[in-house]
Amino acid sequence: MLVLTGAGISAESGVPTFRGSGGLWRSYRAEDLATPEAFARDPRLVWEWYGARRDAMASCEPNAAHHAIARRRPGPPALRIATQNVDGLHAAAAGIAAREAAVGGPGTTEDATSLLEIHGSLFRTRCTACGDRRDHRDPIDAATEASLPRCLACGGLLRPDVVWFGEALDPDVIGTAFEWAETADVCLVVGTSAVVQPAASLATVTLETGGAIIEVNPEPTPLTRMASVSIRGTAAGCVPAMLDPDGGR
Ligand code: BV8
Ligand code: ZN
Repeated sequence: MLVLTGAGISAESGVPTFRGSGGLWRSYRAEDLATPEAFARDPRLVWEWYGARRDAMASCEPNAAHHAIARRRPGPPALRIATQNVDGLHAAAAGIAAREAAVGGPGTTEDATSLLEIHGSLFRTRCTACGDRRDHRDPIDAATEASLPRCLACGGLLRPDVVWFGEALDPDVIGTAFEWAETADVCLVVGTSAVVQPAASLATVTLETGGAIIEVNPEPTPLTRMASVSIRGTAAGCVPAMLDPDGGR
């Protein structure tokens, strides 16, 4: 099984979705701020937005859907996750599940091999000058351009290590995700409006290679008509019962 998730799986953790009501931030649209052009024009404003999103995550925990997926991941049969989200909640749930199972633990090969954050992470930066990539969880001081985060290696301006609109995804990451989609019997699609590409195509590749799509979303999406089952429900409300019918007893 490949689980493809979008912002909707984190809604019940209190993380605002992109296109839902209330929008993501003030009057800006994500497509206007999550772009290399916006960062080149006004890195301070873009960092203010990412810093605010990073701060907001401090009060957000993985919800029952993240936990059910993390617990079910080792299988058999193996379950893999390709998430569009940059909120780190799948990784957090994986760490908790590994500790619960008292095997491996953060950083085991299991953790590394079956969760792909295809659009990057809020909690990593990349240097615009030398490309240095590293975890970065400190609060961002976006008061002035001078206070923006700088590279420890070369002093270059750091950017969020996320994929912006108009930027290519990491070829290895999206290549692996499509391999997972091709070999999956089922693509469980949770909480995505399925408008962003190439992520949304992962589900159609599973269908085209003989698999099935199952969708969980309170609203219909472009994938609904291709789904064998499309459940009009929420992630935390539906996913646990789907992946763990006897509720872990
Ligand atoms: C690329 C990281 C090329 C940053 C993100 C015209 C047509 C088709 C495509 C395009 C086009 N014009 C441009 C494109 C390409 C563009 C694209 O797809 N645009 C869209 C808007 C049309 N794609 C790109 O630019 C990609 N790159 O194509 O590069 C290229 C190739 C080679 C060389 C150079 C360039 C890069 C896309 C990645 C953008 N980055 N995020 C950040 O987060 O700040 S995308 C962003 O949107 C997030 O990752 C988010 O996850 C993602 C998708 O949104 P969703 O996750 O689906 O969230 P949304 O709010 O939309 O929906 C929430 C859903 O949850 C709803 O359906 C709702 O009903 C549901 N829900 C609500 N509550 C719940 C729930 N479900 C369950 N339970 C609940 N409780
Ligand atoms: Zn650098």
